[in-house]
Amino acid sequence: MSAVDVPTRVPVVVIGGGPAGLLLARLLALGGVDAVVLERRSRAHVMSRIRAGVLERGTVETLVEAGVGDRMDHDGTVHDGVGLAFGDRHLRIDFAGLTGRGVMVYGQTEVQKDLFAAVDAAGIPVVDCADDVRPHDVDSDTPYVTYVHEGRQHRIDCDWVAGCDGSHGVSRTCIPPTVLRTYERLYPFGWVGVLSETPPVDAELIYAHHERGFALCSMRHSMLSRYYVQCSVDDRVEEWSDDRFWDELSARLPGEVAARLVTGPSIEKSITPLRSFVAEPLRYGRLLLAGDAGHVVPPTGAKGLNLAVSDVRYLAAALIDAVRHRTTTGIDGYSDRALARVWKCVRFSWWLTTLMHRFADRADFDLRVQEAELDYLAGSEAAQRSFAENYVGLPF
Ligand code: FAS
Ligand code: PHB
Repeated sequence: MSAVDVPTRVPVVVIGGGPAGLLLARLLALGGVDAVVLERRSRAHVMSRIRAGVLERGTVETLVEAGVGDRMDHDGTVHDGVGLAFGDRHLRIDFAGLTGRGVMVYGQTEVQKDLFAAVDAAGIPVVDCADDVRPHDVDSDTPYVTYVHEGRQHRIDCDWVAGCDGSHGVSRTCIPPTVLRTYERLYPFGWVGVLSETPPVDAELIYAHHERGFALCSMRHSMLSRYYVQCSVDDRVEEWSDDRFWDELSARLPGEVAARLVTGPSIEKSITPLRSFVAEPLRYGRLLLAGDAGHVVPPTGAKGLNLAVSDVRYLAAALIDAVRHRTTTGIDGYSDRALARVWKCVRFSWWLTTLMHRFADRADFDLRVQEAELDYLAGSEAAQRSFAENYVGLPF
């Protein structure tokens, strides 16, 4: 979108064209509220990122309501369970039997593609390669946002600014340190992720606990697998050849699973650091944060993308009320409402990360406690139901 097509005034400026920003702009448009999306990167860069793979029911329902569910319904796969591997055991958590629900396996990259197609078709202005995006006067009733595009400075006046610019964005920096409270837990490890054009090792995901470290077997479709192994937080991706990756993955899986593993050249390989982070409040004046701009979870619980969607679902309704019906009840309650769900998902992601990963700096006591908790999970329907409720998704 060339900047000349961008209005100089809209009710809502959305900073960030990831899933949170695009979904918000789409839902606002469906609610009769105009917005402009300012994205720092190019489309190609945004589409090149390989991220989440598991969608909760609330996310699926929201994407369908946003009119971007057709490809997901056709190409996505519903999973009614997940495997937990530990020792030589392979425990299946039966989501459908325990909760009556499953999860949708459909890559974030595809969600992003569907959202771009919808906002473009609807004529929603998305400025790609928007440099130096800056919100101004967000603590007044007349906020505005400036940015540089193709070397020219631009300004958009608005009523509200939605900070959907991820964990390293500019929006959160607009909240004064005297107001902003942050909570963080850094984990002493990361994940090496590989995408390979090979058949998945199992029909469902497998989370593996092993004394060598955590591993995860996931997928995108029947000939595109996504695997992860826990690595040192200091590792560089160049240190992980394909051979090293496959050897380490195999070593961390139960023998009968490793025997089925089909390896092949990686078509994407990257290292993701793991951390838990929450910023409070998610609102400052006319600025509202949604998605990774407000919180980050370790990908262990597959919650990051899903939390972005639940934030956006609440925020879109609140902004439509504020712009169309001049009532700010939703806006006033947004931060508390979103954070209540965020913290439950932060807890689950922290719990599963702590349960499944090897902490090198901890004594074998912790390893025994992890093994005991997995053994308890294997024998307790109540524990499995609690796991399942959290994994398939708490209510939006
Ligand atoms: P995003 O970070 O996706 O999007 C923010 C957008 O804002 C980006 O496009 C960025 O370019 C743009 N932006 C940043 N600063 C800007 C500025 N100043 N001006 C304009 N635009 C700006 N979640 C899972 O559930 N499972 C996973 O396996 C998983 N893996 C991940 C791996 C990585 C490397 C990362 C970083 C995250 C991963 N996540 C995963 C979490 C991820 O899926 C996020 O939760 C999800 O992308 C959140 O979406 P957004 O909030 O839109 O943030
Ligand atoms: C993925 O498929 O990328 C994926 C799945 C589940 C997770 C994390 C990542 O917990």
